[in-house]
Amino acid sequence: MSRGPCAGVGPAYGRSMRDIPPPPTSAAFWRSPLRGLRFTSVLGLVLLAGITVLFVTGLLSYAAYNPDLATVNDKTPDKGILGFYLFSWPTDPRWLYRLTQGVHVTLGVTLIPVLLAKLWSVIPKLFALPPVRSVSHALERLSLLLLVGGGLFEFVTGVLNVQLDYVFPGSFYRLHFYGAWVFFAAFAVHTALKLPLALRNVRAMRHQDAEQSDERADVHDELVAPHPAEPTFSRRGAFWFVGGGALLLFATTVGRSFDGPLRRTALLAPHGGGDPGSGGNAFQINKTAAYAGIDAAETGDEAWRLVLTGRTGTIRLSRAELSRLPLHTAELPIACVEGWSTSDQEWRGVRLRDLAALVGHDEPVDVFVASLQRHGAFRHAALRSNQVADPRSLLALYVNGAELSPDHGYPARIIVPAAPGVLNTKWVARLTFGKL
Ligand SMILES: Nc1nc2c(c(=O)[nH]1)N[C@H]1C(S)=C(S)[C@@H](COP(=O)(O)O)O[C@H]1N2
Ligand SMILES: [Mo]
Repeated sequence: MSRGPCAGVGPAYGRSMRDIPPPPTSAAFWRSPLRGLRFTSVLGLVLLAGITVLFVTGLLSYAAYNPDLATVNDKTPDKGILGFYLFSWPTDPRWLYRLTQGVHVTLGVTLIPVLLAKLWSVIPKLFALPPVRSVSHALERLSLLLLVGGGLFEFVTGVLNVQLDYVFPGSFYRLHFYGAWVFFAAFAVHTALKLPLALRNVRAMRHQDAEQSDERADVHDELVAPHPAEPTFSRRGAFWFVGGGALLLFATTVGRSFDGPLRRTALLAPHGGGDPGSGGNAFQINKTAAYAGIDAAETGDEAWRLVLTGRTGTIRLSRAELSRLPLHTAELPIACVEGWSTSDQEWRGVRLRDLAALVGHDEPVDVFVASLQRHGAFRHAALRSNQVADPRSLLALYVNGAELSPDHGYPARIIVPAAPGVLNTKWVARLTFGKL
């Protein structure tokens, strides 16, 4: 009997070679009995539907900024053909952005458990050896890198933005925009390659459930563990677990789109800077006057003048003069890119198109809006002529029967139907009408 260097070690410790845990590169390392093409296929189909909606509502959110108004709105000047579909964002229905962006953010948060479960379900493939088997395998892995990396990147930047209030100063917009295109390109390739398989698996699963036959009859399934551990819960239980997590996130997020007690259920929502208090101004505040560095001295009746510029020159109006112009009322919500929104508030002020007419523009015209704020990305904005022309687009002086509060933009703010909140500039100082 020959004795090799290791001979006897196993038996001496009462273990055989088979007890040494396999490395993650071996299929045997992955032992969850839940993994399998069918589990992955169901999650994949949910993500296919969900991520498609995220992509479409994301593109709409981009369009809603009117980024082709290069003056100030365009945060992606290198967008090139990626801006191919841009159109003038409509003003109807007035809750349009409230809906599209509410869906974008709430659905994105809700899908997090599904995304994580899907990644978990295919993780053995990440470690599989050899890393590259052929040219087509190399391309497939590269597309998966873009898919997984892009997906995680979009979800992480999105969540950081809605929860932590722009941790990447000024660049979130760009990162999330270009990231979306990379992610979605990889997602489209992946869908084209895997959709037929996923559909086949789900159909087979339904068939099998109907026949009450053995759940683990999967054959030719590279995701199934070759040496599965004892199940601790069923595949159905796992779906309930993932679905329950998604439901919990949904329930703690969706309230951000509503006022009153429902907003308080939105644990996962930005809570705004200021206390809205009571009365007409008692609704969500994004940036407070203090945060924006607005000094009460510059908003007082003595100091503040609205500077209007157009074809016929420049005029200055005090707040008293403004409030003697024809005032109009519009019921409009505020809908922020962060996904929160308010229900309709009753705004009262001067129509933007009337102000345009005062400086010589009777035809529809764009406007550049500047606020008293000296720093910050949202201190100015541009609006399209269709937005200026809408009779509900106001330079508001009052809200819900009260003077605007300092935090909601006193002495005057913009409010435009269906536009993202960021275009509703507060503490307005100058309006410059003309082609932008
Ligand atoms: N000057 C100025 N206007 C601004 C902002 C700002 O930071 N500065 N924030 C914008 C954003 S992002 C939103 S969502 C709305 C919020 O309005 P509210 O605080 O009155 O609810 O104001 C917009 N107007
Ligand atoms: Mo916003």
